[in-house]
Amino acid sequence: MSRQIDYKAAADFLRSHDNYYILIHQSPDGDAVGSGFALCSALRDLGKKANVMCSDPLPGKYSYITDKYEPQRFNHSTTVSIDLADTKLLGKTLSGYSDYIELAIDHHKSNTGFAERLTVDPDASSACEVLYEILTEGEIPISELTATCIYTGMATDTGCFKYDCTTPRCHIIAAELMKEYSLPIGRINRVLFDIKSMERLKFEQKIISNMKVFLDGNCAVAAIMLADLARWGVSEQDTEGVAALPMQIEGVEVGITLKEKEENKFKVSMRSAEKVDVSEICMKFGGGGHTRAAGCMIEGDVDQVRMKVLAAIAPILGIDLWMV
Ligand SMILES: [Mn+2]
Repeated sequence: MSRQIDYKAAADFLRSHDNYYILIHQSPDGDAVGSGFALCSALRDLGKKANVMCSDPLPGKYSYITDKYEPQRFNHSTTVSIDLADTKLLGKTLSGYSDYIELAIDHHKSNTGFAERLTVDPDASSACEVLYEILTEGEIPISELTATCIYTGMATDTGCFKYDCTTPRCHIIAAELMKEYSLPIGRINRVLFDIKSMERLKFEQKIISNMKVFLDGNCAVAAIMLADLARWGVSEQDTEGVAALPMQIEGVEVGITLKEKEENKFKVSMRSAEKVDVSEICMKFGGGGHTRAAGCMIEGDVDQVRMKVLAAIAPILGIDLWMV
């Protein structure tokens, strides 16, 4: 039904269609925003009409990208997705497009193959990296805005070029972009990784104070309940990036963040240091992602969900769950 096409074929597809809706995942991160707007900007530079569509509001820190964007009016005819591993992640507002995606550009090895055509490279650091290859291979021009977007997604998904998914290729692409355009990378990276609002820092402080460590110190679990968000005056989008916090504790192999979505339903984010393939664990629960960063939804109360996750991780670490 769906078939993998190479970079060149994906570029040919992009050139030969028009009036695009570009779908990105809910709770958008820097790669979703970066790749969505990079594709949009490249298509518009080709004289095409294109809009980026997301179920959720876009986090304000990407305003150096989103401020340069105005939605266009046109009769939509082509639907593509980027950085989307599964149509479940489209969210309610966009779920109606699930069966009509003509091209999926992605880098998740857990991509469910929902689209008519797929350009999925699980070895790429980010959807932005895949898009860069498509654009250069297909000789589609890259403007300064497109380059800024691509750099943003690559920086985000590699944790500022420090995770294991950072390859020589990532550095070469980043270097090419820097050589060609005057990207303010110091400022971009400060916005992406360093600057936090006072509220956000206080929010992190609360998460950290509620964090617990399990499995002989190998797993740290942070739980964020809806009631906490309400009490702390924090919105859903303000929780982006909190999954990195449990990993900062010395000795932790797997960092787990449980975010209550509705009563007895949690979005579980997992991060791994070196030993555990968290995408495999998340796939067991119907989710997916990457070796070092993955997610899934699990039902139950917070204690049950935590137990389910720890029970799945313990054998991989060779720890007897019941002895801890
Ligand atoms: Mn990504």
